[in-house]
Amino acid sequence: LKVCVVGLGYIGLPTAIIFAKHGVQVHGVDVNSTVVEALNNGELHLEEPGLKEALHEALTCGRLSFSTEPTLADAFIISVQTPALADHTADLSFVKAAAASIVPYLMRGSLVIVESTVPPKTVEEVVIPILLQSKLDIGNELYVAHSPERVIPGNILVEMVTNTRIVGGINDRSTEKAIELYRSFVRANIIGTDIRTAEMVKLMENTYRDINIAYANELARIAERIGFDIWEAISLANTHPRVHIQQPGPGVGGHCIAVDPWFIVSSAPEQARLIAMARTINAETPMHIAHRIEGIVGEQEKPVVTAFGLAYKGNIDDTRESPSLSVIKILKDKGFIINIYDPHVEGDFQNKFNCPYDAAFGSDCIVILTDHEVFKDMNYSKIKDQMRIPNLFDTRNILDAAAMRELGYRCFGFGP
Ligand code: SAJ
Repeated sequence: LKVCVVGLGYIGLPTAIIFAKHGVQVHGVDVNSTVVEALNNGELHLEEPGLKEALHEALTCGRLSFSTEPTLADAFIISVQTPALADHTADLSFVKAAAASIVPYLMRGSLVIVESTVPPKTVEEVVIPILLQSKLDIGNELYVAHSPERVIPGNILVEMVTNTRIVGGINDRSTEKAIELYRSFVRANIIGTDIRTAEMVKLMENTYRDINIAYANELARIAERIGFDIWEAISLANTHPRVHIQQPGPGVGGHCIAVDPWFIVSSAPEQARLIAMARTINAETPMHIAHRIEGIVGEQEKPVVTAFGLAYKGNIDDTRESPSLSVIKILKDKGFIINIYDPHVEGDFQNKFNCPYDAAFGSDCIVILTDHEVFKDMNYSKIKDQMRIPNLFDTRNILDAAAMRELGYRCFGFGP
């Protein structure tokens, strides 16, 4: 059995590695030759717990290869990004290019699985017309399915194996073929359905989370208005057996939850009213956080703010759609000086420091934007000594405000 995985990002790469680990011959493809070269040398271009070790293991066992071109294979998995365009519709150019790239390698009996998150009907109306260039009869000679990836960044290698998998085929034979393939490593249920349902299930899951977080963010604003402890209130509400409210924060980032709900909205704009409202609430949250910071340091002539966290959530290196970037941009546009500290994120960012004390030097306010574990155990007394004015705004509620006040900080959060 040979599988060709097209797109070696946060999903494609772990998928390729896990297939190889479970005895499948795998060829990984990416258009970025720097990424391909690095992977062939055992180096990663992204951070994910356990992935480096898993890559080395797979390379050593000889079942995994990488290049910029597909090869002949029994199954092809498309796992490329589907970002949103400015008008919130999906940019399907990567999916189209990936589908076109495998056409010359398709044979009678090949299976093509789209794992990328796509708006409803994309596989039927966009991918299949491209695959038809192979002249193969779809459903009889060429099997096609959609199987959305549902793993959470930070725990990908575990969830890929233990999460229930949804597989939607263009016909029953395609569904069966795809289920059979995933059985090689999935240790949970694999449930078959049709393609359009599979596409919608994925979007509905991420939208559910977006709406729930928007609810938490709205409650945080209500707490600011009325004056109560939002964190305690949510935790108490969640003791109810049928209530699970998410946590407020500086906004919703990442390439999925901040993007996918729009795919539903653009497919049915008149019907998707709650979904659009929730997305708007979350998208406006960085602006609210920036206003709050302005209120805290507004008196200062040339305010210096230290942002702890660039990644869109804790303990990962991914900054895509990160609310931190939005907050920083809004404040910079207002003339603030922003110092940044994020030990997980590499790359070129203006005023990014390698140590928290340098980032805090001369600062009028520290704002915690990402819930990285390392931010919980830093020497906040030493950090305070570097600051001009010891304001601390913890948007993620990761620090003990009472302990911070004892150190001499003026503490801010949501609510009173
Ligand atoms: N966030 C909050 N409050 C919360 C939870 C999250 O503000 O209570 C924020 C995070 O800080 C982050 C954003 O939401 O900025 C998204 O983070 P996340 O952990 O909710 O989700 P992702 O984007 O890392 O992964 C999601 C997952 N989807 C669901 O849980 C329904 C994952 O299972 C999907 O595979 C992934 O999207 C994807 O690729 O679609």
